[in-house]
Amino acid sequence: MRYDSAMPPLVAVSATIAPASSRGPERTQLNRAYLTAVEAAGGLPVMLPAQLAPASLRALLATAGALVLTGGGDVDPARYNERPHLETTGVIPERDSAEAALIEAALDRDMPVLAICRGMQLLNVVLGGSLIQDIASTVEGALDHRQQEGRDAPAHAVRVASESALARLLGATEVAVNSMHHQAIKSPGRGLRPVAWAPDGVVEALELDGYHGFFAAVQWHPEEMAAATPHAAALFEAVVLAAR
Ligand SMILES: [Mn+2]
Repeated sequence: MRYDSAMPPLVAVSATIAPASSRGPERTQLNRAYLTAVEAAGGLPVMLPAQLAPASLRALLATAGALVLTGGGDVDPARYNERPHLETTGVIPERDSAEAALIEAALDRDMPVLAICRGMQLLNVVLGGSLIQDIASTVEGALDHRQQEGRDAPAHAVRVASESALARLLGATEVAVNSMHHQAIKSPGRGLRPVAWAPDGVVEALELDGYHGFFAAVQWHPEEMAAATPHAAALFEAVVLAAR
């Protein structure tokens, strides 16, 4: 596809499935903050509903210059050969499958990828890694990674490896981030390497060795902080720049 040079780069943003309930039929759902953050960074967000067939998703993805994988419920633990923990919640296998197809297609093409929270966790699992199913009941001395404060409020510090691409991008080796997760990376998938940690040792970011495209995967939610926090906006600016 050829773009007018004035046209902002298209950035595919994965959306989730809101199941049918007493409040209405099944719907496609996406937090507005992702759209706002991509737009503010100069990108044109395109929502990719998880209900589309994998072939449709791949066709839509091919029109975009980058992929943003969003947060949400837990990845089906069957994908990493575990039985569900009592606290594992919000599993939607159809969404896992749709986003797994997106991840495989994007990585195959060295497409720029920004993976956020569940997005990082699913990407890890797709590459053969596993997850801690519940931090609070599994990691001794863990911080509370489910903050009670507003979604844009920093909840804990993150130490970023000084030699990492992420540290260069964020412009710091320590940042304060929000935290809205109860699962975390256990074993990293193929080529993935932890590059940031919370004070309790929980992995907060991954890099992908040998990847030829832009790649950032973070456990926090930069979309919620981007309006007021330069290090969060920097992630969206970088993925949009790479999408051009
Ligand atoms: Mn956290």
